[in-house]
Amino acid sequence: AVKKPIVISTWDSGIPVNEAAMEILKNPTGRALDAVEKGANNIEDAINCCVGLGGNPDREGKVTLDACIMDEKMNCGGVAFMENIKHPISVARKVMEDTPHVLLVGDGARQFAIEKGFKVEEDKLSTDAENAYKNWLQKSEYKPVKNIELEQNKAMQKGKGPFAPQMLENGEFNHDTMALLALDHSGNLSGACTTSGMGFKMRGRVGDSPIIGAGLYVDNEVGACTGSGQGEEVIRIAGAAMVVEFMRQGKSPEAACKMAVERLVKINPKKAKDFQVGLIALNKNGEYGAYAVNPGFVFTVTTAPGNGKIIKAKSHF
Ligand code: SD4
Repeated sequence: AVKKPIVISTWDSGIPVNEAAMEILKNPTGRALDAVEKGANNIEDAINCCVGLGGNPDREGKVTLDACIMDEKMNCGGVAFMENIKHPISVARKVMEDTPHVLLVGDGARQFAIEKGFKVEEDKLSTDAENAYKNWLQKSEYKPVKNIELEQNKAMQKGKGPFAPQMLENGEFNHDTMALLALDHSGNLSGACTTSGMGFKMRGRVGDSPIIGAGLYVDNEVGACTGSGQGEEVIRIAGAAMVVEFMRQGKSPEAACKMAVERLVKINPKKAKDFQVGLIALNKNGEYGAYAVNPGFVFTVTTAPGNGKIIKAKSHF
């Protein structure tokens, strides 16, 4: 029997996100698309390191947002490198529904959002984000990219970098890119992904999170995949699309995520020790799974109001 409705999301910060999505999904006519948008909105409203206007800024101190959304009919939309708009996922949905395009970026995305009635707002850097940015500035300002990577890797290991949440040693996890997948009562799948991206990124840098096929993919015949982590690595293998294709070949969601992770690690196993990618997948039957490059990735599964549970993903290393 198909297990539905269900919503799964990246990280333990998925608990309130899934809860917001479940408000929609618990209704027999609730649509997965509305559920994932509402879930993403929930965390875009909160101040945290990695989603929305309170997220870690780029290396010029500005928060730039990436998001995308995909429904059960292969409709999709995204925004990238967008500033000053609180709900990038809702702008992504407008791109999907009200334009002939899939992806709008930068000023164009913001201009479109304003036309659609979204309010222009200032960045809301948390003290943590501001301190993290100040620390980063001291060491890494405008060094060549390789050095920046090194700094980031060192910071990651200390649990202080842009991808710190996966690396904390005390077993606690924080917020990070929010990506979620839902299956509704009608058996339809949708997904959403929203982020402020890698902290202290170069200005103009876009990660996997707004890229359909990399950060998110939904095929209503098969299943859906999304994820979190070092976006460049996910783009390189067209991660989310790859996982969906493995599921089409009959792999379970976890096996499919694992195969994509192995593909990633194989490119450069030594380098892979120093970055995190965590993938989550949900198939048409409501079966779910996840897999990560390094330990520390968790995801949240909710099948009814209030029953969200946090699951530790297996990892390559
Ligand atoms: C990015 N994938 O911008 C995002 C960041 C992320 O956990 O997921 N962090 O590359």
